[in-house]
Amino acid sequence: MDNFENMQENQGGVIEGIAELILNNPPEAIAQIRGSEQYPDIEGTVAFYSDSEGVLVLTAVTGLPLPTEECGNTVHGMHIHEGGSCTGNENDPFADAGTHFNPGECPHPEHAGDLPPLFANSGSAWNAVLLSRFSIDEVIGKTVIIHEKYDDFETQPSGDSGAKIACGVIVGL
Ligand SMILES: [Cu+2]
Ligand SMILES: [Zn+2]
Repeated sequence: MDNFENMQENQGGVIEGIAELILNNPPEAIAQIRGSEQYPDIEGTVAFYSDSEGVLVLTAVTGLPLPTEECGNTVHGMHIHEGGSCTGNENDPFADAGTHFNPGECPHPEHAGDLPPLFANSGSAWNAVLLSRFSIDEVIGKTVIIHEKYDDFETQPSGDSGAKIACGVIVGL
């Protein structure tokens, strides 16, 4: 019981530390997310903070597509892609974002750029994750991509998460 109480106190300290990091420090890089022509309502921000254990990635996005049927998809794969531009072509509006950032040549979902998916609530989503897979300097100039579908964390090379529906270039601050 004592151990459990100690654990609870320590975990409380970790959460307070994260809250302090976000409140007292500006992010070191951000990506302004914009939807493709087909998804003009999507907008949001991905902010990157340095923590002693890695990079804290905070994401807030609105305007995600609503499910078209009961139990329809509200989960959207999200990754850092290796390309540096949110441009593309008729078939893929963000083709120039390229594929998942993967300097270690690992399989998906062990790419450095793999991120947790967004779970949308009436089109709005928020999440935070701590990752030691990359430094902020490494991902500046690369892109964050949000996908139409969920990421299955298995299919190669990129989790079968469907079309790229929103994109933002990561800019250092
Ligand atoms: Cu992706
Ligand atoms: Zn991947």
